Amino acid sequence: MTETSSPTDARLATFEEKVANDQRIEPGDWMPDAFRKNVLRQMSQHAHSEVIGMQPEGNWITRAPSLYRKVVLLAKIQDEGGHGLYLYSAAETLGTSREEMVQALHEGKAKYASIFNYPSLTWADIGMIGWLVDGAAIVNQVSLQRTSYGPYSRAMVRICKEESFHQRQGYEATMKLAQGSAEQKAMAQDALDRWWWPSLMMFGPHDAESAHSGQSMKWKLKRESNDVLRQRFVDQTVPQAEFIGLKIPDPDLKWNEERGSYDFGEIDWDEFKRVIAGNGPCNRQRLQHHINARQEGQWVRDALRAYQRKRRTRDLPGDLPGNGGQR
Ligand code: BYC
Repeated sequence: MTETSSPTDARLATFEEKVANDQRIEPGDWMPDAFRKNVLRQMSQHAHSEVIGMQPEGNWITRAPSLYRKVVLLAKIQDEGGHGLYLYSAAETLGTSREEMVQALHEGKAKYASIFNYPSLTWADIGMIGWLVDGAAIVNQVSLQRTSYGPYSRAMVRICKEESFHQRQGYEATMKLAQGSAEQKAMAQDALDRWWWPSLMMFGPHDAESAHSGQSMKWKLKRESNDVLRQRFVDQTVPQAEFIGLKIPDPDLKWNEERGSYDFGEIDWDEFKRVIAGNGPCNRQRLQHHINARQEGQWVRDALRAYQRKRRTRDLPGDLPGNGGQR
């Protein structure tokens, strides 16, 4: 340390060295405030996406076409709720409570993925959410397994295992429709037409327009850019669509021999901006549903807190129900 350097310089140097050496930053480590804020922003947005993302699929639980499809859908939606919980817990290690994160969501200060503001109109949309939405999410999340914030990276490892199963079940459900009657195939094509472009928007703005990417890449919070991940998703999904005889709704889509990748058309960024500003087809409905569910569950949180208070003041036997009376 030089004579003029402060303790903060030394801690910053340690932080930067860890990032440079691909070591994870852990909750007890010193980190710049801007890093903490940025990780929290991304993780809380990610957690909210998992939970709000349960709504379009939840819309079809009672109308799933068979008991088998219903069981699979129920299990998948529960997984998404679980992903939200891992991510809220991981984000809480940054010093902000889940309560505060949810409050920010309800006040419109925190975002969630734009895709969940589109309606699920037919059963084919459920296949599309698994195939395309989980498919896009997993491309992004595989990359995030190597993010520099330890709890986020570890949450991603577990989430990716479940997401790959989700993607396959969505593709399989879509394949069944595509190989069914002409009406079923048309329903699958209609769903693909509606979900394709919003799925590409999930990766965020172009790199040149992305407000956070530059800094997030330097901190290795993001390991690959929005455009690189979007391209990977297109390259892996187009052959899957061809295999089941569905057509990607993009007249500009074509194989580029030189790049070894698909060229594709421009996203409607005005639509993207409208949706993330709160004016998509279902934004108000999604948020209101979450606010209502939170209010309806308030009595459970109150009861748990009352029980905990009681335990502190009177030495009640056992722990919370379901914990086998263990302390
Ligand atoms: N939607 O500087 P940028 C799932 C915002 S759920 C909304 O590039 P960043 C599933 C961005 O927040 C898993 N907002 O940002 C669940 C920023 O605004 P703020 C979903 C978006 O963070 C149920 C501004 O635009 N996956 O799998 O560097 C059923 C500028 O963007 C979006 C995740 O949540 C968007 N699509 O990069 C089925 C992934 N894109 O915050 C499936 C985690 C951008 O300054 N998140 N914005 O107000 C990420 O990886 C990154 O945050 C993003 C954006 C790549 C999305």
